[in-house]
Amino acid sequence: MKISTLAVLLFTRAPALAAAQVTVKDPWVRATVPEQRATGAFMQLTSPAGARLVEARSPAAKTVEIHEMTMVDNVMKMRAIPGLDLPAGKPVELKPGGYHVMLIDVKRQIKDGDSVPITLVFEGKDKKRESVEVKAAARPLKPQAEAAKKHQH
Ligand SMILES: [Cu+2]
Repeated sequence: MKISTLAVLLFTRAPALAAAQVTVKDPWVRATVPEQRATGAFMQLTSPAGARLVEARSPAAKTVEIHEMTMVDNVMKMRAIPGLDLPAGKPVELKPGGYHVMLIDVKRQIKDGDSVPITLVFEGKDKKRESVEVKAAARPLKPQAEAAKKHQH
């Protein structure tokens, strides 16, 4: 009887400990060209229990916001959102043309191959916050830009 009670306690405790634990897959940031002030970071987020991305920070940028892209009068526009809901067990993609973490007033050029630290703050269903630090790998702006650059040499 004692053993089964303990087993139940352990079993019920485990999900509470893992409440806001979010898996961050393949974080990357779009490399910038000189003088470019802002860029986007992308990744896949999965929360087993459900959580909300409420804040992002990075030493590489003065301001970091959570953005979404929406169609306004047939034009894609982006705007800051207060948070991004992660439904339980369902991967949420942050990708070009969709949700992204916006790095505003980047302190220096982010070059292809750079590693940019980003701290993501998640809020669990229990309102407890958890910070996850990821290193986003910088990738080139777009293949065309790379091709154009090579053409100059
Ligand atoms: Cu944006």
